[in-house]
Amino acid sequence: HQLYQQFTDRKKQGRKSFAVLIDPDKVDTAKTEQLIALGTDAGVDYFFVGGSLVIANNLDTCIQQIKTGSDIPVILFPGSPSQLSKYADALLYLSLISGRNAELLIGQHVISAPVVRQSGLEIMPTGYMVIDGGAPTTVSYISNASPIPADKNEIAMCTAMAGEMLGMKLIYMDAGSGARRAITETMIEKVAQHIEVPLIVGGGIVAPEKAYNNCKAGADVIVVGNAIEKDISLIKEMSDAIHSVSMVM
Ligand code: 1GP
Repeated sequence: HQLYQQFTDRKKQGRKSFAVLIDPDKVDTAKTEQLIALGTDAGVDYFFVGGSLVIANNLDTCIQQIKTGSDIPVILFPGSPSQLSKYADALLYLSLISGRNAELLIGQHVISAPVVRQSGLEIMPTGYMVIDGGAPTTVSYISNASPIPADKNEIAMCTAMAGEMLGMKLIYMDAGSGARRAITETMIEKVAQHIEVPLIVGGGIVAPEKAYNNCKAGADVIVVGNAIEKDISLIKEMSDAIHSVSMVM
């Protein structure tokens, strides 16, 4: 449980982490190379790799490339059980606790359990909460489940608490990739105050200042994908903003 230990240690120390999301469908070798170089320079803590749809089958090669070119841990963020790669370091084992689609709560886990176990990956049980991002995102459409309304802070709080009490080791609040509106700091704060496990926040974060404010509100890991795809130079600013926050618990 090396990586999970790192998550909890950092949380105890009040240190914030920056994860860059790489969608293997949206990068080629050259782009990945660039992400590795800039990511290493900027002090990126993790690469999350995955997407709601995997169209091209280049997950393994993408991850192998990252592993060859850097020491930054690669954590799978799978949109479906087929997105497994033994080359990654760990797997966010997601259960969509914000939805009421039994398949994404437990059904697909049952089907893929032997393969997941066999992968040898570090498994991180994650309560995955999709929050309404102002317009349907790929994840909200594909999941066939309603996201939590953006202003229902209590629902988010109770969902996260339930996830933690069910034994989930991480809570991931996601407005969905490319969300029009990122999750509010009020909601992040409400959730963070009521759980002890590390809190991952992503979806629609485009400004370093928003990443900073999310950390102040209690997020432990900030995930950015889209904004960096559009402007790769944002990596450094995002990283600096996130790492400038230090909170003693
Ligand atoms: C999506 O949380 C991630 O699942 C990141 O979202 O691509 O909008 O940064 P963005």
